[in-house]
Amino acid sequence: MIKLCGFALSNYYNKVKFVLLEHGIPFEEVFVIPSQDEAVLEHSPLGKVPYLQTEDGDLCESQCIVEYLAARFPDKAIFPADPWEAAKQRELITFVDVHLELTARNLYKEAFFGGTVTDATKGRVEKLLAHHITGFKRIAKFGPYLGGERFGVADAAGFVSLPLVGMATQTIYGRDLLLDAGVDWKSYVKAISARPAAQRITEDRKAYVAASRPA
Ligand SMILES: N[C@@H](CCC(=O)N[C@@H](CS)C(=O)NCC(=O)O)C(=O)O
Repeated sequence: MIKLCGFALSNYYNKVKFVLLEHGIPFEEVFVIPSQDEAVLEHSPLGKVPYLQTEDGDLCESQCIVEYLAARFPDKAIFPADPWEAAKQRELITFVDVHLELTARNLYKEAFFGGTVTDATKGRVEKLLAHHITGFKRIAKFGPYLGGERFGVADAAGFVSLPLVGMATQTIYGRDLLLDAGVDWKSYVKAISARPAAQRITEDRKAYVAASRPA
């Protein structure tokens, strides 16, 4: 059986878990924390999660994993059959994962982990995010799903990552750059939360956070 390695607080782990749950693909969860220890590096070359363990070997990078699942389980229709619609889902995923989340990730050290980020980084990220959010708004439909009226694989990415962008920018700049730009990620997340897969992701994340709190 496919093993999904990572932990319930990781947005990229949850993106893959969402896809697996949404499509009823059997999998086992293996608890792994990102690390530069050889024990993790031998499976995931940058020590990041998620990674997948399959009968063929290990695979990292959430989008590569999603693409692998789509190719391995064609009957699950993870991407739309129409090549254009499928490409538009991939475009949205790239915007969420790369242009929004990866940019906002530069702020997480201070926003979420008690560290500090330089003013230069804050300034650079603010400009870049404003630019990327403006671009994202041109293609994301929120109808209520990112691609329009139908739920799509891009929503697995949107559900797990848009809140992080909103919360990190709120903490660092005192204003949520997504909400400020008119991207109502809170209503979006609420709409996606109707799905059992989303509910499971949220429950598992909350359980992980509760269990990690010092007694
Ligand atoms: N591009 C990677 C990003 C994965 C990633 O950044 N995972 C975080 C946890 S959410 C991690 O492992 N961070 C540890 C590190 O960067 O060393 C993917 O899509 O899987």
